[in-house]
Amino acid sequence: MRLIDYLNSKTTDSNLVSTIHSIAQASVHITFLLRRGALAEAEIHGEVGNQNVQGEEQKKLDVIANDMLIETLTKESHCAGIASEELDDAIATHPNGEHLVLFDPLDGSSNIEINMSVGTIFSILPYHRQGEMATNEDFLQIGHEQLASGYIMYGTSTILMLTIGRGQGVGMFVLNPTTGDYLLHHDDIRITRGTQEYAINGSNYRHWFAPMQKYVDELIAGETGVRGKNYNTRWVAAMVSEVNRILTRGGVFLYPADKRNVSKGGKLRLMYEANPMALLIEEAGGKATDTVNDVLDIEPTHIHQRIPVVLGCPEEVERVRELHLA
Ligand code: FBP
Repeated sequence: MRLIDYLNSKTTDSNLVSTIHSIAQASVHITFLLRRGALAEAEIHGEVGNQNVQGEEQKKLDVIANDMLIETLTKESHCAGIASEELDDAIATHPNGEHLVLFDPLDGSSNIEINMSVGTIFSILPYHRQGEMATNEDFLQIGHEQLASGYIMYGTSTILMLTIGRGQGVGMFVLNPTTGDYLLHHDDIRITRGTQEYAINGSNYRHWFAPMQKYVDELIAGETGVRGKNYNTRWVAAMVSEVNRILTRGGVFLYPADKRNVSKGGKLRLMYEANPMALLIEEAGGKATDTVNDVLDIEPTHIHQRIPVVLGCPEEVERVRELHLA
């Protein structure tokens, strides 16, 4: 089943179908560019020499992917505004559009030069001020308001993981590079309640606060400790890949705030990393928290707001919350 047919079977909102299809189309162009990879090294690898609003060095591919998404969505009449990790402020597009689109154009971009998987993460929110030009403030809606979210993972194959929320579940699509069509691989993805696999950047251990150190100590103690079972660890340094592993075989992903980044609220961004992933995870039966609150309940204060993120199998997320509330 093609993506467009799947969407039409799940919703009568043809405007939402059109906006999702535009994002998918942009990702096909990004795929073909990434596939050229080292062959086009001079053109697409390396840094631009600028810093984005986060103070991070912009990779050439961050900017190229960002421009491709903006170019495609600017032609999409249902899109009223665009916000991105690579843009200081939101761009107003079609004042009569119904949707606001947020994205991280190339998540895990530190993996590009080592040919590891990267991804595009997106979130679609409703626009309520038809006739007016959209502003940053229009995007400040809680995660539960998302009309749809997902990611495209540019790995051994290009896959799209998507939910339109409201209990409609999560579908996984694989790109047919010959036709440029996304085809349904499987629908109604569910993740396990428990797991023995966790993902955290362990090199930050000494910077973590005590509850997080205690949680990871318990996992490392394995069957000799209170958890009574052994755990394995994985870290790809690309949130898209970690979440894809969790949606495929379970697990828990953690990027806590620590003594270095707590003044900024954490590392990962609420609006175009945590919220879209939390909607996917919750639609698949998992949980997502900032260690205390549900991510999807957090009232945003800024489009580039950062929060601590813990998501995945409910048992692990609830143990982290328990230790942080103790
Ligand atoms: P960006 O690449 O979009 O800035 O995302 C942040 C990110 O790369 C996540 O995808 C990943 O989980 C994390 O940072 C990796 O952090 P670290 O460099 O500490 O391993």
